[in-house]
Amino acid sequence: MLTIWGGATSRTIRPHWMAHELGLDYEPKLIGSRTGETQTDEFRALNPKEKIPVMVDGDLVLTESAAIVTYLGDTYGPDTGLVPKPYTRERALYNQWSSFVQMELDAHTLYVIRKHRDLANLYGEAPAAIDTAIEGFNKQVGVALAALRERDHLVGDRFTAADIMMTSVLSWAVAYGIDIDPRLAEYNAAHTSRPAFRTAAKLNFSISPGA
Ligand SMILES: N[C@@H](CCC(=O)N[C@@H](CS)C(=O)NCC(=O)O)C(=O)O
Repeated sequence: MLTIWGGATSRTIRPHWMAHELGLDYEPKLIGSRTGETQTDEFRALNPKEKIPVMVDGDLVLTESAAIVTYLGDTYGPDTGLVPKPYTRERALYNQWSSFVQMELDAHTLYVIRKHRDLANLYGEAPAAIDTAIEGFNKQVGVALAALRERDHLVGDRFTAADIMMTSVLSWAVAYGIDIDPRLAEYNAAHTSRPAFRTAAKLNFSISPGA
């Protein structure tokens, strides 16, 4: 049985959305971050990082949202095109966009805002870090904007999990009050209107975020 742990965040929506794109029968375990639910012995045994999302498929345990969506596509939808086939140019571009989202639009920017604004009680106030994170996000997202001016998807001419990754951070930025270019808003609206997103979002956001 496939299980996906975690809910309520922009990282956890990624595997739930992918599972719904693939029409997978799986068990969602909707635990939240910083609720104490990632610190149980059962959960720590799966992920000593104490972070969500986590996927369990038989005896395989995977952490890291991008790795999980890629595994799901490779394993359960190799002919769907949701994850381009290995050893192709499309896969190289898919990897590039996926890494770009994780590093430039998530870890180095939006997550810095989260740490020093929403979670300032844990990580400290750092207004200058927030300002440079917003600046950095706006600069880096411009690269995605340039790529999406003339097309609807990041890789080739079809929807892939790279678009799941990108949409998750654009929605996150909007939720943080960052203005995104109308073209990116249009791209985001197109992808968040997909039935798989709607069902996954309803599930993912059915629990409240942790503190
Ligand atoms: N790079 C990881 C980030 C995972 C992550 O930081 N998850 C957050 C929720 S969005 C979490 O579990 N935080 C709990 C904590 O830091 O204690 C991924 O993309 O899966």
